[in-house]
Amino acid sequence: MTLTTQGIPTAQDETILLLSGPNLNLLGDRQPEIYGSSSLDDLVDLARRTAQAAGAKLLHVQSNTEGVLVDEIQQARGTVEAIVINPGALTHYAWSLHDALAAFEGVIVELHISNPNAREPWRHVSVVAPVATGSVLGFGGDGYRIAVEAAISALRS
Ligand code: CA2
Repeated sequence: MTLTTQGIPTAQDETILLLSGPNLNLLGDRQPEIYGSSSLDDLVDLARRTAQAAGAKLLHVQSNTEGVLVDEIQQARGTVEAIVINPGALTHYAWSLHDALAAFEGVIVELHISNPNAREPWRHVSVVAPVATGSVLGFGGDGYRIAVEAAISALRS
């Protein structure tokens, strides 16, 4: 915690890394009935404003490549306090993401705009959920606010 010279707590110093997986760059373009009409930029903006309102900092990386996300998770070790991750379809089979997240010692929030458990059977499996602190599913774009608040709450509890 950061203190003023009078010893009064000021803004917190936590950094949250928001990771977005494959095809999330297309949000707002197609399938608004499932994913809403907000663009990824809109959702990142919501997440960033939520973090800043709580005195934390938010970084964002989107990639369509599994290995880039693994590299980002590895680089986050020791530099970032929490990861909020919407892995897109990688959620359902990418064990390299599972392993990279398992080696991250901070808070991990799995995030989905839709509720995969209410969709096709192949979406019911998450290889990320077992290594996440918790998951936010099915709240649409507002999930980006909820997930960041959950990450900060877990960090500060
Ligand atoms: O609900 C979510 O957030 C998902 O992670 C979204 C993934 C899907 O594969 C997961 O099962 C659930 C899909 C992200 C790509 O979204 C698109 C958006 C617009 C147009 C095409 C794809």
